[in-house]
Amino acid sequence: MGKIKVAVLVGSDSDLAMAQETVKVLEELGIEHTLNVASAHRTPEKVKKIVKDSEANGAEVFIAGAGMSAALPGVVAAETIKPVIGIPFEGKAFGGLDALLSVIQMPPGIPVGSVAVGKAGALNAAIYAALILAVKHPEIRKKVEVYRKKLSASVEQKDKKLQDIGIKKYIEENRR
Ligand code: RP5
Repeated sequence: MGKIKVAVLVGSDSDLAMAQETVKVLEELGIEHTLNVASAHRTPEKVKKIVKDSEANGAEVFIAGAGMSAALPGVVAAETIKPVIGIPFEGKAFGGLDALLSVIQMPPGIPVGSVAVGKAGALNAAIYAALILAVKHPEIRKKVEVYRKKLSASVEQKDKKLQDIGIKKYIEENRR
């Protein structure tokens, strides 16, 4: 395994569709990373090993996503003193509130930084990891700046289109 900056873990293969949002952004920002499926409840020893191996491979930030009782981010945080970003995934009940509470309600001394539930959170976890890394790595800071500029440009473009064609046509076109 080559050197990495971010280790991403998810609790189940059923989380991979969401984890893809994280991976896409890490790739876009050129951040070396790994992605593993490892469960805090079903494979606790594997989680520990991944954290240790990832640290040995240079990981500076961990991203851990899980649904339901979502212990994974907290367990990763217990095994490392690197920052851990937790992504609460939506399960079949409670719209992800169960996972959100598990991720944010960490006991004093062992924090996990939680992002939003689901797809937006999965994307933001990668951005947030990049912001942490950008403090030390100027090349990542530059990539984040470019990302931000593209984001602003896309909003400007949307507003321009709205002014050009009006709300009715805009909504019709976006439906297709
Ligand atoms: C959690 O339980 C996983 O992160 C997943 O979101 C949820 C359900 O897991 P599966 O039964 O789909 O494997 O640990």
